[in-house]
Amino acid sequence: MDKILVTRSSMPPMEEYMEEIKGLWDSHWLTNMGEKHQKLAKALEEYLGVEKLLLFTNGHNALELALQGLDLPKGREVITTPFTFASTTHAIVRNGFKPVFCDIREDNYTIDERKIEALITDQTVAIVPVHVYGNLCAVEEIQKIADRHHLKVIYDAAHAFGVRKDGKGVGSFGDASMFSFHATKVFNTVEGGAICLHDPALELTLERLKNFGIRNEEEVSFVGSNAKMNEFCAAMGLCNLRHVDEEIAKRGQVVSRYRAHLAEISGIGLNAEQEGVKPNYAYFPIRINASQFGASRDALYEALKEYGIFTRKYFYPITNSFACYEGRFDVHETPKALQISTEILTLPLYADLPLEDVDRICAAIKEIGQRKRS
Ligand code: T4K
Repeated sequence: MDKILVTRSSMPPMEEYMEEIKGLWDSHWLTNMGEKHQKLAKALEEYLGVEKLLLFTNGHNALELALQGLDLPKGREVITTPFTFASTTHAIVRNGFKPVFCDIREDNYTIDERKIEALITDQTVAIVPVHVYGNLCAVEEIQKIADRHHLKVIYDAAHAFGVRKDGKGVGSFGDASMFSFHATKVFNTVEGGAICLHDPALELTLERLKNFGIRNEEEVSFVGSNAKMNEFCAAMGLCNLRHVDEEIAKRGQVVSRYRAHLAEISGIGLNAEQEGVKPNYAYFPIRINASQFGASRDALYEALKEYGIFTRKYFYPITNSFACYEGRFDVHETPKALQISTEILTLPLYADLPLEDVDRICAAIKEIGQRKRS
């Protein structure tokens, strides 16, 4: 039985990549904002519909440096959600801020904007919402709150490559947005990431922060990091970008097939489609109501393995319950996130996932539910 994993990296034809990297053997210019780096940044600005985009080694470093670059007073509070990958919370903590966790919305698992204002204190400096699974946060409402309280907004848009709201690129909301171009993402540069922003001063700061804080050969103006995307990764990005529309369309077909099969199954909740939002079909989460379905999320996760189907519990456990934060946060402050994290399962999804495999996965889910109920 062939194993089906939760995702599989998109790759361009090998010859296309070889052609793209050939010139590197002539130039010997492998990193430090080379030609491919610059070409990719420009191409992505256009594709994503954003004003300015800077490339990084990965999404995490990009987010961490964006938070550093805003130069907010250390020790202050940053409102975010715990229903995310470790990166979001770690980026806040590693910058010396205190994460304050806001609960999430039941319908799309993003930050519940109606609960943000109650968490704002005189210590709050920023909001870091997550467009989780590519679902768009309530960007307009969040901006209004931020404006009222003079807060910065940095989106974790790791999952939201290519998502648009009423035609506007998702990366244009807030003060900055971070995209991840990790191998597992809709668009990948093997490892990679980006920050989209509007403020030229922040742009200059981030250009320096990702290169050790170096201003010129004789001057270092920031305690920076090394987060420059290299030319081989940028080349992968240039190739993958040529195919990404097709990839997203194929992902859309997989998602439609899943929806057609699963909508009917009692106890399986599907991620709501958002009006006015062009989706990227980054993930396919299902929410299990154990008493209706007949089995818990964990039981389904284990049982699917017997069929060779390897799903993932993105995002369980929630970040405010991580061992590394023991004693620092109270998970019961985000009861919805806590509950949803025990009920959510992300099913296999990638452009080349054969529709017959989707049929097989759905048949297995049905069978497991029936078996457990009887
Ligand atoms: N914010 C959010 C909300 C995020 O989700 C992430 C990353 C970040 C920030 C940080 O962005 P980056 O710094 O990573 O750019 C994976 C990814 O490593 C991570 O990028 C991603 N989120 C997270 C949700 O998923 P794991 O530990 O679950 O990945 P792993 O190695 O178990 O791979 C999952 C599946 O992907 C495998 O079963 C097969 C497939 N795969 C994996 C790799 C590594 C491939 O097909 N090719 C590959 O090269 O974290």
